[in-house]
Amino acid sequence: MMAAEAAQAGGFLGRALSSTEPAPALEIGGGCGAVAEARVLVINTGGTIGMVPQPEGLAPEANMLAGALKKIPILHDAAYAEETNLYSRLHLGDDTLVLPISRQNKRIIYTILELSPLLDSSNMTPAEWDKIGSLLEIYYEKYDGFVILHGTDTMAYTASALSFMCENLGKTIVLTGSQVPIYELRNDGRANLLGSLLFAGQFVIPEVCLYFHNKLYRGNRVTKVDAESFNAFSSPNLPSLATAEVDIIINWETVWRANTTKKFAIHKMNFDQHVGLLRIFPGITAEAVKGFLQSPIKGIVLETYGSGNAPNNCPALLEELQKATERGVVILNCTQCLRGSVSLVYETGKTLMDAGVIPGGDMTPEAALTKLAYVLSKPGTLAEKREMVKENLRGEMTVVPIGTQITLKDSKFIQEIAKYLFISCKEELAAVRDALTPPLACAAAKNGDIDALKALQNMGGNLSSEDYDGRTPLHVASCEGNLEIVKHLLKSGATVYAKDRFGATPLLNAIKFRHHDVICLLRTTGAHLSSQELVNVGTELCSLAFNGDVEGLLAWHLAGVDLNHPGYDGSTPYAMARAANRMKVMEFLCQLEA
Ligand code: ASN
Repeated sequence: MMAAEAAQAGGFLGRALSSTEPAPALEIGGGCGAVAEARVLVINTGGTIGMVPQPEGLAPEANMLAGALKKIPILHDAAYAEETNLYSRLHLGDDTLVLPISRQNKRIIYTILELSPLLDSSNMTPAEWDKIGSLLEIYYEKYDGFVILHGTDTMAYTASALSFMCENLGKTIVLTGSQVPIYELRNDGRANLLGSLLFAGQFVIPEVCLYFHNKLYRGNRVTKVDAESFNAFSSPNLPSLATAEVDIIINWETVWRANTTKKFAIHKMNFDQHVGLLRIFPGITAEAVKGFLQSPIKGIVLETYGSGNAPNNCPALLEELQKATERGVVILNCTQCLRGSVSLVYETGKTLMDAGVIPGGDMTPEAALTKLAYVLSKPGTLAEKREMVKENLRGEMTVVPIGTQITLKDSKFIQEIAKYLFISCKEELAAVRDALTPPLACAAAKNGDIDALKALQNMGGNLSSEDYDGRTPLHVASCEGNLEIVKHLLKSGATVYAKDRFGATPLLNAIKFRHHDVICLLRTTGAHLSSQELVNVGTELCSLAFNGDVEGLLAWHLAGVDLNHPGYDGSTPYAMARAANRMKVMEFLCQLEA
């Protein structure tokens, strides 16, 4: 089944999964004892990480990675797989491995899907971005997170493109690779793969990220800066999202969230290839610019000097730019500098804006190019597209807030507490805020107090943070059935995939309390039950049917669960309803079948 589905993504599948293998994460009975198991899909596209020496130089080798990783104890715990009957329990094939237990007490089970042919990333094109996007779409609900193995040369382009293509993303996607093949004695591939798996399997960081050399970056903020160092990437205008050193530290305030109640979708770009990068250089001629801007070009990223400057003493050149913008070519101004932003400090920068060139802020050229292609492939008028290019779509640029910013110093509540505790420095205040946000936000969600939630947000409190039981305000609001609060939390970036210490998601909470409208909203936002939550679903359904609980059954149905699941003894909910003479339940179940 998986092979067939992946084939829809464009015949890009290697040997990864056999056609008889079921979609594992939807299997009932996935959990094992007290250890939470997470499922990660690794999409191997190629790159140095899996290369071997060939007569002409390093090249990717197919059908080798999973077998080799199985021999590396930090990347595969064979004893656990055997003791827990992992392969037969979850119906897994040869390309699935399991990590040793993590410090967070999690087992990450990862399946490697190998693409065919594997590519040096220099050979990748937008067609491959669309194929990766298709696979993410097909397997999105079946895995907790995703790792994409990729060559480093064009990884920043793919990460940027995927960040735009993944609309309303709610799960962690991590691109990684290495500078030295994983098969060599000294290599960076093992650590990069391990770190990426730990992030994708254990944390909901709903972004397209790039993990390299102990750092997790926002994918559309990075650029490759070193061809020889293990520290190959830099995110010049945004600090890393997380670091994995002695401890894993996540900078939650920096994490970008979709802030939406819409479901995840991949926007297939059928990538608009009529975009390009034009780097200004001293002496560039108007003719060269004119040639570059000829039809069918629809959009270009103009790489300018410093803070967005180009010569303003060459009217012919400016005229070509102006004529192009008037013809409808979208021109985005980005700096050639590694760090910094396009601004209107200089007259030479202002002249470009007057010619219709759009300032691109502090976007990397990789992000700017893929953003242009994305926006140009969306429906809409030219004016709408020009506006969309200026918007911060996925955290790819820094937006300077208009008006006064609320700071911790403005927060009376935190200040009062700070006074009480005799603390004053910014770091200590932030620590107090972070410690207090989870219980306060959960209490506000319980009481339906939207103003309190807004106040916590204004203080910089993260409304997705978990309390000591791993419960988030969205869990609480879903139990309470307060639709307004649920909506507000989702629009503030709360994740529907948060699991509390018992493995329950907000969706399961809403089902338990039969809040049908909340269930529907969570489902619209992409919520689904995990394999752990489905372990005893058949027995639960039978019990509801036996007790004549139509409302309870409806809740499970709205959550997307098939009401024919048999209970522990093999009898179906319908049979149980008949045995207890529950006519309403029988009618309800028959209606669903009709
Ligand atoms: N040429 C390789 C690639 O991009 C470089 C690497 O992965 N380190 O596929």
